[in-house]
This record gives sequence, structure tokens and C-alpha cells, in this order.
Amino acid sequence: MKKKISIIGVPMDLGQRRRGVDMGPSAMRYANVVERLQALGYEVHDLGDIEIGRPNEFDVIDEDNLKDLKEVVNANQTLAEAVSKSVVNGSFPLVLGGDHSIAIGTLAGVAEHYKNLGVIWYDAHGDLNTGETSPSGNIHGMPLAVSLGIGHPYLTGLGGYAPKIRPENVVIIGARSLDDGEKELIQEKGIKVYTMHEIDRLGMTRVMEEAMEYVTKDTDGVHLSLDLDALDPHDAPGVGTPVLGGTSYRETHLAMEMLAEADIVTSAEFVEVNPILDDKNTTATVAVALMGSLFGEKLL
Ligand code: 6HN
Ligand code: MN
Ligand code: MN
Ligand code: MN
Repeated sequence: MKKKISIIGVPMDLGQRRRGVDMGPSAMRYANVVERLQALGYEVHDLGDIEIGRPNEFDVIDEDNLKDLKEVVNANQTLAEAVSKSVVNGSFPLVLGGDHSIAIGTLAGVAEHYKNLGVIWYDAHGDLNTGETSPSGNIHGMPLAVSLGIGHPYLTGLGGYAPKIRPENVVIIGARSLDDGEKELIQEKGIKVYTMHEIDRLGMTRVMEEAMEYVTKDTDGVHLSLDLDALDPHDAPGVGTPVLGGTSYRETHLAMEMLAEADIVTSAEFVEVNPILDDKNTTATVAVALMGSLFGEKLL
């Protein structure tokens, strides 16, 4: 892993309907993300927050079942540029959300520099909807589809190229709430998914061993997109779309520790932290602890 980290905050809450997730970056800073990574010997640059446009009443066009499309596209464009710049500068981009719609911009910025980027999507959800299949019209349920080049051209064309990633380089871990259209897309594209069933059955060690082998085969980098709702709501209650029966605090740490040991991750984002829905900033604290493990913190 690189010795320089660029932290980019994205106070985005327009990819879904529950306000408060825009405070995620502040909550993770409050939980000492900078200090935690510095203590591990990294040169950490906090680049501040990406500006998010606020829709006014004249401006709310929910075009094609895509809520706040305009603001989501604009913010992701700015984010993609910031992420791309940090890769060019030899820095590891660490993006703090904000709702998961920001993965569209993160991946647009990262994938520009990788011909064959591997992706670990650690999430209770597939985030594989389009305006046509989405039950909610919320763009945070679409970023993985968008990055595969599937969806509205304003989203898929972000950064001026598409697709950003290939289905055979993606692995989803922790899924337990998939919409019908998402299940169809998974079948159609042959996307590798470790649902909670496989995690229960095989154990996190084996799942991570297989997943890491899968995403490093013929790839030149690996992006980790970690949605805090992958964890069980008991361990990470401050998320907008909680689903019972998730990965535990320790299982998720183990996954991060294994990634650190394998030293394969080249960019990451931690999303969906909503301190308003939380108790004593628990979820941001969990997120920062997981970042500690991802960047090499040891228990002994
Ligand atoms: N997330 N599948 C649901 C939808 O509205 O499309 C939930 C999406 C959740 C997205 O947690 O990042
Ligand atoms: Mn997600
Ligand atoms: Mn999710
Ligand atoms: Mn591959």
C-alpha cells in the first residue's frame, strides 16, 4: 500500500431520502480518522469536502425515476476530478461518504488510471438498479450498475468514458437485500456474489481468500467500496437502509485485516454513515476502526 493517503469528504445525501448522511464525513473526522492513519505512519492529507449542490423547489426534476439526478451528476463530476488528481499525485484516495451514489464519481476518477480495475463491493445491497428497475428512484441503489455502464447516460458517461469496470472483475460481499431487477442483472452478467448465506456457510476467511483471488486475477488495481450497512445493524446502526442479519464487527475487521495483509487495495470509500440515526457516533467510530485495519493496524 502507498504511504500517502488523500482523504476526500463527500457530504452527499441526495442519492437517497434520509437526511443526515451528509454528516458522515464530519462524523468520521470527529472519530479521528486522520490521527488514526497518521499513527500508522502514513502521510495523510485531508483535502476537505466536495461541494454538493442543494436542489431548490424549481430544480427538482426527478427525471426517469432518478431523484436529484442533476446534483448527483455535478457532485460526482467534481469528485471524479479530485480522486483522479490524488491518484496522479501518487496518493491513495480514501473517500468518505455520504450516500453510496458517490461511488459513481470515485470509480470514474480511479478507473481512468486502471485498464482492468478489480472491485470489492462490501454491502447488504447490490446497488445494481437502473431508473427502470429501481423501486425507489434513489441513485444510491444504482452506482455499481452505472459503473458497469448500465443506466442513464448522464451517470454512465461521467468522466467522458464508459464503462469504468467489467463485470468479471467485481465481487459483491454481504448481500442480503437484492431487488428482482438486480438479481436478473447478476445472472445476466455473471457477477460473483457472496451473500450472507455463503458467509455463514464458508466463513469470512474462505470468502475473503476466494474473493481476493477473484478480484486480483488479470486486474491492475483493486477498489474497495464499503457500505456500512453490510454490517449487522446491531454493530452499525447509523445507516439509512439497515438490513438484519449482516456481517459482524469482527468478521468485517477480519476482512480488512486480510486485505491489508494481501496488500491489494489501491483505493477505497466508506459510505452511508448517518450520525443522525446513530447512537454516540458508533457507526463512524466503527468505520474509522475498519480503516485502521485496512491500513495495517495490528491487534498485537
Ligand atoms: N445502498 N435496493 C434499494 C433501492 O432503493 O434501490 C436499496 C438501495 C440501498 C443502497 O445502501 O447503498
Ligand atoms: Mn450501497
Ligand atoms: Mn447498502
Ligand atoms: Mn478478472
